[in-house]
Amino acid sequence: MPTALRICPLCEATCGLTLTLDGTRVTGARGDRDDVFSQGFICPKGASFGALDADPDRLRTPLIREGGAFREATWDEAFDLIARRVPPLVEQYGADAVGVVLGNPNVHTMAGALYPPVLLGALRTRNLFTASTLDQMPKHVSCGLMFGDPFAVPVPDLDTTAHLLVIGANPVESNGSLCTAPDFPGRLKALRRRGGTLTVVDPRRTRTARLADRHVAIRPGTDALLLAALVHVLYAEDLTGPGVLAEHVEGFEEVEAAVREFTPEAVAAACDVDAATVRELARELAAAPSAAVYGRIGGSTVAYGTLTNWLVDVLNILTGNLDRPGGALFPLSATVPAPRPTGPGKGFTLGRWSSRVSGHPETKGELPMAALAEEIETPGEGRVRALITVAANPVLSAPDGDRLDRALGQLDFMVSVDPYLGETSRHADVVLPPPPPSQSAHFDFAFNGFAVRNQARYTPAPVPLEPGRMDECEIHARLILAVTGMYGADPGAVDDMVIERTLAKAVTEPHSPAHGEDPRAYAARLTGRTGAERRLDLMLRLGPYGLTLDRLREAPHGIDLGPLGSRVPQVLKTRSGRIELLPGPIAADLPRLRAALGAPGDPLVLVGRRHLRSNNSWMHNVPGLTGGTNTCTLQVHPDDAARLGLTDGAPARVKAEGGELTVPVEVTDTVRRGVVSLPHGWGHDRPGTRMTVAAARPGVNVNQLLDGTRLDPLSGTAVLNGCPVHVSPAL
Ligand SMILES: Nc1nc2c(c(=O)[nH]1)N[C@H]1C(S)=C(S)[C@@H](COP(=O)(O)OP(=O)(O)OC[C@H]3O[C@@H](n4cnc5c(=O)[nH]c(N)nc54)[C@H](O)[C@@H]3O)O[C@H]1N2
Ligand SMILES: Nc1nc2c(c(=O)[nH]1)N[C@H]1C(S)=C(S)[C@@H](COP(=O)(O)OP(=O)(O)OC[C@H]3O[C@@H](n4cnc5c(=O)[nH]c(N)nc54)[C@H](O)[C@@H]3O)O[C@H]1N2
Ligand code: SF4
Ligand SMILES: [Mo]
Repeated sequence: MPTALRICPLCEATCGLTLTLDGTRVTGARGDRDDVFSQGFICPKGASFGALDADPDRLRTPLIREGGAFREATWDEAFDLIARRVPPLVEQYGADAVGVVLGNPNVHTMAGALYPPVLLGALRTRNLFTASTLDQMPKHVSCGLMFGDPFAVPVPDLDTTAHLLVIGANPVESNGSLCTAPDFPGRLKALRRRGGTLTVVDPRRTRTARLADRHVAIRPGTDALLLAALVHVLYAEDLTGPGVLAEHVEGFEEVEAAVREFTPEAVAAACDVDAATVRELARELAAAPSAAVYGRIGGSTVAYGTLTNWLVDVLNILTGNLDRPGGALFPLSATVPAPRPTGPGKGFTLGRWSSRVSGHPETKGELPMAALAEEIETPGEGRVRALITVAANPVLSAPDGDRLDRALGQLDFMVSVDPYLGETSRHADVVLPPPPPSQSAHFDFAFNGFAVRNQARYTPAPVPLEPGRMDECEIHARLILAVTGMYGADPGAVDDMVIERTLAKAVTEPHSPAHGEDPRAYAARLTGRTGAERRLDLMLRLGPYGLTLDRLREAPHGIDLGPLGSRVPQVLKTRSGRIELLPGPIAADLPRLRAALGAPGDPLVLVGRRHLRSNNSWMHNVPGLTGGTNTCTLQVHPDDAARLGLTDGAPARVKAEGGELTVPVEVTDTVRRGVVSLPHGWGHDRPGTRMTVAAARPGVNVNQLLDGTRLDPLSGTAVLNGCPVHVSPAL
């Protein structure tokens, strides 16, 4: 059987897969043992690549809504309609009338990395909403403020660290996030084998917690208190040791003063972690030969998300572990521009504008996804009248899906780039379906920047485009032309324009490999059969390793670029040119955390969870990945079940600020007392979708319990964990 390589796009681990092919059909997938990064690892999702790829519910042609129903359309018809409808709306109501929603799979496609910035640059709308404000925006904000660059995100040096403190992440099931590491479970086991220690802070005894030396079952939403107390202990017991980093950091004394009240005794009740344990955690962290603190969703989509993410790196810095091997290091991917000289930068600014209805400050050019519905519903200037969603399903992934569902129905026009007719795309006037992943090339622009080892891999499309299909890069390029009034131009013009602009700048920059070159001659040297490939080639050439597309193609299993190294101070772009340990906006948010010290916790709160064989809202349509433990149940501790009169398997009614739902109970002591857990991405029972397998086992939409008013104020990120709920038996 012929085989072909394809980087797996189904999670952040970016494993290299070997696909077996029968003609153009993918009949199997195994880990590519020669992959320089993943070395043969594969998980059940990757193994289902063929089934997911061949899902009969995937759309094969564009759809156009006519008289309330969809009809299949040609690509020309679809883009014609977009070109007729969108530019007049912009003309009449201004740029902000077109909203853009970018969802998670954009970070798993080449198209999603290369074209949305061009689309946004051309539209000039301020109404941009992305999955980041349901996810990692607090990390971008804390890193932006501390290091001056929201993309300067340190990742734990998994393979050499002696001590890993995990806050609200479950990489054994998620396979890791903002820490790209194929075979995360294996790497955690290796840490234990080499004598290192693993501590997991999570209200659930997850599969990751079960691998740990110590599991701290914290009360949800209180990690910022716990971490502030760890910082307090480091200062109080004279355990800080920033080492060589010290000369690049300002604000040590300010942080000491800022955490003075957060003693272990003061946080113990709120966190439900005794003071002695808090002290031990701090001492272990300080004493470890090397250590890394790493936090994800459970420390991000919470009320103090930015403070938690800030404290994670404060701990890494105070213990001397930031930017040193074995600690937390800044990756250097092959497609970022070659490093500029060290020195002060422009810094990172929040709130350059605000959302129209609720006045939420922008973060990184985005408005909170939780504010999308009101921006569509509320009349007035700047109202979102047309929406372009790309790889996004906010009806299920954002708070209060019912409200958003109604709001989407009020739009004048909507376009969705999506392979499925799902809960969100069913509202579109035009659906543009990308081909399945076997027909797309892949280079991981996003996750190489968060990888535990620097490397570069490129996999061309394993099978040719099916007749009638359009590559997702071309879909994006044509969409850009259609919405900006340049309809009819060759889609390659979009890539040529980007190449031209990039080179015009690069040739003037002394640190750029293209400095002083003739831009036209340079552009003429680029290889690649498509605009996307030529852009990849350009980025590689302008990058820190001087790679080219040809060199990548000669190394189908990838090029290893070595372990992560130290990058401070070059990586810093703050105005001071130093690490700012206590940035102003963080200091201004601390009184809110102090107020939490004395506040009584809610008696019952909700947290989420992820299942290994699932992925957010769109992977419930493959029979082989459904069932077993991958079900939408409400996990309840036995003591809470007894207290509330709940029975395993029987339905419970869950009520919260945003609404209520009925869901089967799963009694398990893997959740702590006072906490219930529901996974997200379910609720496939809305009419008009075309996802047959998912609709047969719809589950409930956990986000219907939220009304979208709870946000982490610094980042605009929705609070999805630690929300108060009431649970009772459903009669
Ligand atoms: N309660 C709760 N809610 C959550 C979370 C949680 O933990 N708890 N997690 C949040 C997080 S971290 C995230 S990232 C978001 C994710 O939420 P979204 O950003 O909405 O992403 P998905 O749910 O993955 O849906 C992605 C859409 O992209 C489509 N798609 C799949 N592959 C492709 C492709 O190759 N190209 C294109 N164009 N489209 C594609 C799918 O059909 C689907 O419609 O959910 C968030 N919501
Ligand atoms: N199988 C699978 N893999 C995935 C995904 C998926 O849906 N399924 N989604 C992908 C995406 S988009 C992302 S962003 C990543 C997320 O990657 P992770 O963050 O590793 O995944 P989660 O399972 O959401 O882990 C969050 C953990 O935080 C815990 N938690 C909840 N609230 C709190 C709290 O207040 N404090 C603490 N300390 N812990 C808390 C939860 O119990 C949960 O175990 O996973 C990615 N990979
Ligand atoms: S761990 Fe992630 S990248 Fe690797 S095979 Fe599984 S889904 Fe794909
Ligand atoms: Mo995510």
